Amino acid sequence: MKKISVIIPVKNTGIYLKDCINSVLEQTYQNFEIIIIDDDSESESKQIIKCLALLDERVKVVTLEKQNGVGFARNKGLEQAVGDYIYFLDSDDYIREDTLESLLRNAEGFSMIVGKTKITTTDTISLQKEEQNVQEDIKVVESAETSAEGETSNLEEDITSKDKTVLYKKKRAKLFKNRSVLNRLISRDFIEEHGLRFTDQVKHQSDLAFLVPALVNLEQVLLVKNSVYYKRRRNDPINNPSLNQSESREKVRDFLQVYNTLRETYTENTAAEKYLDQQFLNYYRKQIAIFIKNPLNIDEIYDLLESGAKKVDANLLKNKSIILRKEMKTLRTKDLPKYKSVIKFHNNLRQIRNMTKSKNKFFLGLYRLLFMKMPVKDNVVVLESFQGKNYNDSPKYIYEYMMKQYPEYDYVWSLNDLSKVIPGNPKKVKRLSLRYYYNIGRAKYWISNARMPNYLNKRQETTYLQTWHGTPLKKLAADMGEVSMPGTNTVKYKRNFVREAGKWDYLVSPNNYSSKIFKRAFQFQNKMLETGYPRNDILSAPDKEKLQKDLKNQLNLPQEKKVILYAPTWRDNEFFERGKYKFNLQLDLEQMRSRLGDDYVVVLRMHYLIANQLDISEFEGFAYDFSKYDDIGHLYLVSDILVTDYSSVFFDYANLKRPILFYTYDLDVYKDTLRGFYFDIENEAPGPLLKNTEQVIKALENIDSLSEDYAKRYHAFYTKFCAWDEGNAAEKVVQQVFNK
Ligand code: C2G
Repeated sequence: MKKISVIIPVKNTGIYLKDCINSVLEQTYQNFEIIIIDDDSESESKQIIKCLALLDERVKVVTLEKQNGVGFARNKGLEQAVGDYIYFLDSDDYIREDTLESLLRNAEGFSMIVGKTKITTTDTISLQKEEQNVQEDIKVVESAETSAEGETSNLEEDITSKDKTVLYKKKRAKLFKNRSVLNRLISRDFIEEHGLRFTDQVKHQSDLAFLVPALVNLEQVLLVKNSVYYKRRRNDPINNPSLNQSESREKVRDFLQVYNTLRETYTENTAAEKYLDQQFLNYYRKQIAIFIKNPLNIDEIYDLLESGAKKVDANLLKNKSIILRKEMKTLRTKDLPKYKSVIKFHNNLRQIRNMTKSKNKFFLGLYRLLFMKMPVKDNVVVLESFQGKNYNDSPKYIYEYMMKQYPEYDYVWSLNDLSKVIPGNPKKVKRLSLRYYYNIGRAKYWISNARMPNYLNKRQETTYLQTWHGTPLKKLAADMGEVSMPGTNTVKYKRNFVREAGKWDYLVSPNNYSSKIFKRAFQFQNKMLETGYPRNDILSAPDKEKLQKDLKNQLNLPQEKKVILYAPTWRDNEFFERGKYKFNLQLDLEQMRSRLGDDYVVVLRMHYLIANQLDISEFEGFAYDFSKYDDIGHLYLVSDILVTDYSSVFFDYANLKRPILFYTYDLDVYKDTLRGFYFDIENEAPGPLLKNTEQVIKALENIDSLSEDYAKRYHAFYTKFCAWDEGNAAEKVVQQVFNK
């Protein structure tokens, strides 16, 4: 019975390793050895490796004293292997239970058999659940990976056997397009006969050194379509990136280095040359072309790139696009300034071509090619709150302070609805309109409380003040586990976030706790303004009581009744579409009215991302919907008690030292599955956690004694989170950003 050596290099992937090893131990084919090469992992992963090694005597561990990279580790594995076949598996991936068996069943007469790779996205797996996720992904994945579809000559599909197999002879290079040794069963005799080894000179692309001589010495390769390898798309590109998630500059450099070395080694072999050149051109088109969009990057790789381009067989260029041909031709002439100008010209061409695709792309093109290049206007300040939805939050309070103190600036508000009334007569521009792009492109100052569009490059002269919009309770950006919002995925979301935060010159922090979280979760490295929140200045206003009365009148709330404000947050996984979330009111208003209606009214305030309208028409005079009202600060002021859940509103509301109740009917799901919290809500919340309307009503009926019970906790909470809000945060922020 043939033995398979499964070689698994490990570098700090402890959390995934159990899934990986178990998937091998549970194979239907059991004659294997597992060789783990620990590439100097941190202690947590080392511990997990140790435990797994105790599980089964077929698990062997080789520990490297210093990190040497995946190529070196796999070579070490090859040295130890005694099996008839070698199978490379990565420690964050796993295989289906019949993968080894189905490959081996077809191995007779082949030195290499290849399976299929499917991408999975889930962080921690239950294999069965994973299978469902994967199904949805198959289409995308199959087009991205080595696939036999569409090819007819030189291969036969054998659909009569138990396995779906395709034989590749002349076109076998197709099965090497992914430049990866994963999910290949390879005869060890073949490996040793041809001295196949990985290069240990680079971190990425070390597989190529192994694959090229393999390709050259193979006459045929069999694809077994039902031998499945699950490749995990890791979700922490910021703190624990996979190799593929490394910085482009490292990846590009390594690719060019490996290509150049191999291309110099295999000068007399047409199959190797052709394969390598095709890889070079593909890589250039898909990765390098993007990397060098920033002209500074060209200098960094120019020598390697030029040396590579010179090696490419000119015949291969014949049927390539005119753009690629021109760039290669210029590279081969060794004229750097000319190459740079060709790249610039091509980038502009692409941009112009892109501009024809939609109105927004047209405006964006003008922004990049024209407005950003016009002189910056030193006195223009563009402001935006919640992506143009509102006139509120810290941008409003900074603006109202500035327009009085510094009328010499030109203020531009970016809004979705231009009919919004804003004091002081600022310019109003519709968000994402031509006027918006023009003003954004020329303004010296941007002030926003949320992310701006990711595609909006910021010119160097512009100062971007990000106020953010709340003390974090729910995990943010790089600290999040899995992102379950529509229209994005975890990796994209985290990357875009960190990219956006890289544009912020200043970030307002409401308290010391937030400063620490913002630095890590946003990877923020510029100037933190530890001033407290401008939006909370109003909560320390000296004429607060009068303000409360006036606002109650303005909002048509009965003066004689106390006000309960219910302000919950949104749920990532309950949505209609991107940016439009659902909310299901779980408060029994009927009950509340009958038990509390003599003394109280309820103000309902949904989060700005909630798209559905509440129907509370039958509770007129008792329940009021202020979801569309801009300034929640006004609602804080008119209310006597706050009911909320996992929204950051309670950090602000505590400034008023009024009672807070937490209606956390879905705490377990929200905390553990959806987001994860920074804050120990069970032990630190300045009020009780309640599960149903009955508990909410009881708490309201006993609010005085409850407040006494929570007085100590409330005080500790206030000291920790509200200490910086002294009523003059707008002034402090403006002093620092505008040097006033
Ligand atoms: N908000 C509101 N009405 C609500 C909930 C929130 O007006 N019913 C406003 C408050 O100003 C709050 C802000 O929106 O502080 C952010 O709301 P959160 O519920 O905390 O949720 P989110 O928008 O996800 O921001 O660091 C903060 C986090 O990013 C949370």
